[in-house]
Amino acid sequence: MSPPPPARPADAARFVLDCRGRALDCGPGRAHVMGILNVTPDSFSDGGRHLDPSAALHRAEAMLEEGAVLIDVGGESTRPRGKAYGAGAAAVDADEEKRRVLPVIEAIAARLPEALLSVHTYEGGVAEAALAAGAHLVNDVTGLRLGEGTARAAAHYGAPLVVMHSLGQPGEMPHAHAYRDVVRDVKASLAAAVAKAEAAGVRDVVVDPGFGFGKTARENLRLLAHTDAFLGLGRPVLVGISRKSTIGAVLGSAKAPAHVDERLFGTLGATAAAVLGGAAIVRTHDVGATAEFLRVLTATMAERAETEAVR
Ligand code: HH2
Repeated sequence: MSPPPPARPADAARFVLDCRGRALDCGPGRAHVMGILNVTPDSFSDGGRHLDPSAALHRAEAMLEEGAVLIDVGGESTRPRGKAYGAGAAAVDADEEKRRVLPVIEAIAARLPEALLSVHTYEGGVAEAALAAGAHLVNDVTGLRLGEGTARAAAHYGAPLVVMHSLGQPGEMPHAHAYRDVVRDVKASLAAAVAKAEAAGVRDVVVDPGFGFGKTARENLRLLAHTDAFLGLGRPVLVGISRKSTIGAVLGSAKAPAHVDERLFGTLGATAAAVLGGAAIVRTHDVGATAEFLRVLTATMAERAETEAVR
């Protein structure tokens, strides 16, 4: 039997994102697919494939057909330096990031107006230019730790902002961090990020515990097992677990993880855990499989919610 659906949030309106005039309902039982579109030469899973805007447009079109509602366009990889990923991603300056993402955002906004476009950046100037080019929301993997430019840009354009938990500099594996209680510590850090975003004028904030990003497999599993704790922040929860090393470690071992191409079913298991815990947006490389998986999962959750309602 599936666990009971997460409780209805106290402030339901906060769970309907206003994506610059387009509503995205992230309330109980909803689960939307965010397809990953890395316009980078060095992302760990799809690097180099979509640098050309027409290839990126093609990929975006395919992801929408497969069931993505959001497309997350990023011009800088967060791939950390380390055993699993080699030298790590090269740092990219804001001008290069703009050169990569703006033509892609412009092309998708013009040709695929049904897409909700997210720009994956922690640079205020990139966020601002991407929103001017037609993006609908901003995904900041530093959770405003390196500055509040993305929040100011999102506030100016009336766009939602995703604040993800991470430590250290993007692209660098943070030094092992001793969490006192990983769920409590990440939640406290996200609460601070939400407060910063709202102080900068952002109306809709989405929180993300940031799977990976220097956390151990055990820490990631602990976060996943307690996704409902993040729902307690009263904001929609986004998760990005797709093909990550924790999946590889569980399917294989920490020393011999399952290959990145062999992590789909494991990723879907983690996705189920997150969505049953209340996550409403799932960032993934495998859009078709995830969308079908979520259709069945959310249909089951709806059935359960209906029975609970009449009891
Ligand atoms: N994970 C990655 C990048 N961006 N954004 C959010 N909000 N949540 C995540 O978990 C997240 C993220 C890392 O994955 P990927 O995009 O595949 O790799 P790369 O950083 O190399 O582009």
